[in-house]
Amino acid sequence: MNLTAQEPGSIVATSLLSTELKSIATKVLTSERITFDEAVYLYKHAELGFLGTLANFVREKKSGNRVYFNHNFHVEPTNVCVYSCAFCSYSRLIKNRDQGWELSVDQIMDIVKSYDDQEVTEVHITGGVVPKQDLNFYTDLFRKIKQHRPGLHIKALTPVEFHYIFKKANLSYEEGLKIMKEAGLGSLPGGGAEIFDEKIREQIAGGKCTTQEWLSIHEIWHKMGNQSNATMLYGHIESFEHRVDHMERLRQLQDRTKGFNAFIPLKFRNKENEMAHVPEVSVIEDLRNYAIARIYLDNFPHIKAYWAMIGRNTAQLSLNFGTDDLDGTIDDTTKIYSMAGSEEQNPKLSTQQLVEMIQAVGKLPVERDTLYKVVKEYPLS
Ligand code: V47
Ligand code: SF4
Repeated sequence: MNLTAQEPGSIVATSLLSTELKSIATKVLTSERITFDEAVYLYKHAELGFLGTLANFVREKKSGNRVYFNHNFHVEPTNVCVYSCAFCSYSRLIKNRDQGWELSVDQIMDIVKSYDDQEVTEVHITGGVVPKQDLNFYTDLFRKIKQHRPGLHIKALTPVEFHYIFKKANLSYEEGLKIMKEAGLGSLPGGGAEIFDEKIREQIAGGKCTTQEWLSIHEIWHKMGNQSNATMLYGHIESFEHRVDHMERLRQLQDRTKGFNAFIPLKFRNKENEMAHVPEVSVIEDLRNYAIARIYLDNFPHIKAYWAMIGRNTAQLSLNFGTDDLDGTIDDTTKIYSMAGSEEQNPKLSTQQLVEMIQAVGKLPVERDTLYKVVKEYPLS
């Protein structure tokens, strides 16, 4: 083989690589899907630089030099929850509800109205699960948001909330999702996925919607012609095989529906939760994980580095390890990660800051809407 160091193919030519790594590299460079075992092999044996080169190759094929972000804010209607996931630093049990907050529809509308003079395109709504915030609560809320600001995209609720709400309302997933859509729901965020392996899920998130229920709700939503995201909570008590199993289930669903936009790996943060004794993984591991996700999920258009969770520096670094999306401006409206120990205690970035973060690594900043329609392109630097 006659390749120069600048060509991505040169990674295959180096004699220092094992036969397995050479074979995986050849597959990736020729757009052939890698297998479950090959992904586990990458987690166990591949060096960071090797993973970065391959992930970048895939990322550039899909998104070129572009890095996406949006103008968004979050609403967390409550942090009280009927569940008690071991990794959650945010929720307060119903019996301790005096330590938490529960917003009314009017209070949430006040938050939405406070953005009237700002160019936000998305409100991301998710939080704990409480009986009072039921089907009527959310349909009333979605209608009021749409009446007030029809152009604002509502990305809201996860299968954890839907499963609970629809069961209480005696509705099938199809019926419930149809009602939510008619009220104004635009897309589903990726939360509540945690880790799909049933045994690990039971240990860290027992009692809430099962893996099958999570996947079914997204599948039904996609088959209704809609889009959503998917997350994976990693870096706790799961193995590499569990991570690949999680991505494999998503890859299969995406083959059937093509409804996922972004995959968002969420690093387990260990402050003040029941799993505080579990150490957090290193930044190197975060980058390796982003890269393997980019390589494995060949049918996902985007890999998102959620900067509020991982911190802006690692998020920026990840742009060279397969990610092509940084989420948004956020405007200090989410508490999930600051309460779990993220370095971003008041997550808020201006457009200028996001643009500069992206330009600083030689990439092209693109403001998008929730469904990745381009809102504005910025220069390289
Ligand atoms: O489902 C909770 C995670 C998720 C911790 O779709 C934790 O665009 C780490 O899904 N350490 C909610 N993770 C957030 C979420 C999300 C965020 C940004 C963008 C999108 C999107 C989705 O947060 C939960 C859970 O997996 N989480 N606690 C913790 N201690
Ligand atoms: Fe409740 Fe979600 Fe926290 Fe689990 S992760 S306790 S479902 S708020």
